[in-house]
Amino acid sequence: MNYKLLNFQTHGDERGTLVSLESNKNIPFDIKRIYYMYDTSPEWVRGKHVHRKLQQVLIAIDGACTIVLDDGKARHEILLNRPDVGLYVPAYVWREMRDFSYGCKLMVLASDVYDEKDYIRDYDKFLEEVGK
Ligand code: T46
Repeated sequence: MNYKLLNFQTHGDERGTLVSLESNKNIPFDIKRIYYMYDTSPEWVRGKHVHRKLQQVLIAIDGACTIVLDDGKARHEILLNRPDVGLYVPAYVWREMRDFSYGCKLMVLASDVYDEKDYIRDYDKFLEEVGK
């Protein structure tokens, strides 16, 4: 499965740490949208869908959560718990976000604007499309 963990360069000194994210440099696409989620909690699962075109990088900028990725052949669980690590998720990979720690802030950089038509929210339909 061609997801990637991206280790971002940090700029740290006694004042703290800074991470810079740039399109087509340490983020492998043009960033067209940024969104984030907070006030999550461990009992909720988010995601449960696939994107037909969208590429994204997910960063737990505070706290931790587990990302489950499934390309129809294999399933991987990735723990995100560092603000200097991003998870690149390509198109046609089913994703679920779960086990949010209280206070987790998950930021997502996306390669395109929001478009509900890009989503497949039914797992069997996803398998049908990737099988084509
Ligand atoms: C994804 C995972 C990682 C908008 O109006 N604009 C937006 O840009 C987004 C992302 C969502 N919304 C609305 C649509 C829904 O009414 O916000 C509501 C919650 O969205 P959703 O249930 O799709 O959220 P998640 O956390 O299940 O999934 C999100 C992204 O939608 C999705 O692209 O890959 O995070």
